[in-house]
Amino acid sequence: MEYNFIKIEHTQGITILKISAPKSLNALNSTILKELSDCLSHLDAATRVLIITGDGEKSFVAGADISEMAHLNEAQGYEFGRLGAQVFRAIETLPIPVIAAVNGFALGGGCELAMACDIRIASSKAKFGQPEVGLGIIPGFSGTYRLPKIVGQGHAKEMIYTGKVIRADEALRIGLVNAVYEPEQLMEKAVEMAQMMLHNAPVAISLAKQSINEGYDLDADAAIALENKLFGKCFATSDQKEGMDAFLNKRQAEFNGK
Ligand code: CO8
Repeated sequence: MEYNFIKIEHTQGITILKISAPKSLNALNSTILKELSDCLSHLDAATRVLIITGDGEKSFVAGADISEMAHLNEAQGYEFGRLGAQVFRAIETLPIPVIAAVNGFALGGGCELAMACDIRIASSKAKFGQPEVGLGIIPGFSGTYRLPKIVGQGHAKEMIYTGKVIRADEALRIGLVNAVYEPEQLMEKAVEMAQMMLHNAPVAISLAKQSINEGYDLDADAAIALENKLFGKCFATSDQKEGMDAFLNKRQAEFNGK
């Protein structure tokens, strides 16, 4: 599929995906969501970490496309929400780490896109918000589900009921992002974090992600049992043999992802 609104770069195990719709500050319409969906299911096989960012200096993603949503009826609104939610769930469940490098506005669906990623880092110029109720809708790309998980119900409800836009330093304070950098450093820092991940065993990272994601919604006994099962699985990998042999022989491990 040819992409009109997505730019892709690959560098040594890292894929950088840029949402690029400059006329609308990278707002997500259904074409972009379909491109994203296709891109996720055809990621380069060598990709071990995905970084998602917005093209340009001003915006990560300024929300879902309001001009597309303006005339939807109930059934169409449901379908549009479902499309976005499916794409974001596909990001969340990718078997590799996904870093959101939030370079500017992350509003509505943009904040929700960032929250579907494993880790968010932000430019000092980034702004976050869920302004949907000001448009007569609620967050519809799973924001009511993910925001309270990330920042707790109090902060989530305050952001969603007031629709207020918060700066990167406030997002850091409430735990919505892990770190804030100067704009010109953001991508460098995202790549640096990805490179640290590349040194580690890919299957182990993937199983750790599965354990965290799936365990979070289970009760303690079920979550611990899940971790136990996935921990056991690690011992069926050659990466576990390699990692431990390398440690015992005081050499650098060379993982093959098997
Ligand atoms: N949708 C469509 N167009 C947009 C959007 C958007 N979300 N955001 C910006 N644009 C367009 C503007 O209309 C403008 O177009 P034009 O040049 O043709 O007038 C262009 O981008 C530049 O924007 P501004 O001139 O407004 O730029 P400013 O720097 O003055 O302001 C803001 C930047 C603050 C980001 C402002 O554009 C804004 O408030 N945008 C809307 C933000 C918003 O409310 N986002 C949430 C949208 S709702 C949502 O995401 C719901 C997700 C779940 C959907 C569920 C479906 C059922």
